[in-house]
Amino acid sequence: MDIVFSEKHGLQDGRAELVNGELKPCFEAPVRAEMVRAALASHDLGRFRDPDPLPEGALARIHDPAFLAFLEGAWDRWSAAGRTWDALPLNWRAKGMRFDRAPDSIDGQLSHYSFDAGTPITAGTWAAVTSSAAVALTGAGLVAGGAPVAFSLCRPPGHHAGTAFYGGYCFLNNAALAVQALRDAGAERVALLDVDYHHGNGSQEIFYGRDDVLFVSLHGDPMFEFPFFLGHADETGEGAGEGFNLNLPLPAGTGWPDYRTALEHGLARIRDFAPDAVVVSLGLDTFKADPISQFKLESESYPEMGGLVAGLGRPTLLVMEGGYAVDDLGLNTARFVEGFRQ
Ligand code: SP5
Ligand code: ZN
Repeated sequence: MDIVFSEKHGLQDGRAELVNGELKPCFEAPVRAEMVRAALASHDLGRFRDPDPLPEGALARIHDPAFLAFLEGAWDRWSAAGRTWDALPLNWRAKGMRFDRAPDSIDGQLSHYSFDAGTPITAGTWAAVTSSAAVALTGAGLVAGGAPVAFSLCRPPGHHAGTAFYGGYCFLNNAALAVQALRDAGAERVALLDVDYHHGNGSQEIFYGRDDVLFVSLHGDPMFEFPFFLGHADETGEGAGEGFNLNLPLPAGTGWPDYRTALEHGLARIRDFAPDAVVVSLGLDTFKADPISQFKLESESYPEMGGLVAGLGRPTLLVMEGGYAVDDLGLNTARFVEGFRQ
């Protein structure tokens, strides 16, 4: 199995996020990817390779050009305004305010394009997120070229980022870019299975009106968990996409037996869809010791989870998303991949 990885992930190293009313060190930190890299290497799970350069126009297959221009220039505008800490938004719209006009100022645009105060833009953000996107697209190319499975060790993660918004530690939607690249390479139907603990609201938004991409997500119920405003079971797709979005929200405290039942339900829907390729948004924040999550999966759950997903028997790209229990993140990721290889 090829493992695509870039050292440039380390250029995203935010100083703080707003959590529980305090500015705290970012949970989404460079050590995460280093732990995964070390564990995949020590378990001898594949060959590491660098990403290919980003093809011209690849990001605009998913993201709004004005949003991309904003992300690329945001740090320079923020620092030109004399700010020395990372760029964070301070306010958002509520119902009754306008969504149809972007403000001119950097502060107004941070608010316009984001949905949380946990996702700092730094001097290195653009370089890191474009490299993470390249890691995903290179993995998609390997799967499109006939690899049965490949691992894109993306960081920063991507599944909370939408057509024209960032948040939830995500800026560009790596998994969605990979899905689109597989479609563009000839796959007629692609399934996107999201097992990150949080609902993949960006991925859902991107594919909500489409019947060529089936989105299936297992996650903490948005009634109690971030991102709060998407991820309910009654969101089933719209227009041509009706029936091609399956949300499986689960309660706090969910352990492996109930998780497995929901996963088997999601996998049955994917089998029925008969995809030419599968992309997995692989978050390991379902682990019992995750510091920001409330599921109770054990390390021993991950080989079985990987085995169940592998049982789809389709060409599959694994795309790294969340997971914040850094001492166990590498091992849990390796265990998922081991199960996948059996
Ligand atoms: C990719 C990904 O996993 N993004 C997750 C973003 C979650 N950000 C919100 C974190 C809020 C944590 N609240 C619980 C605090 C427990 N001390
Ligand atoms: Zn997550």
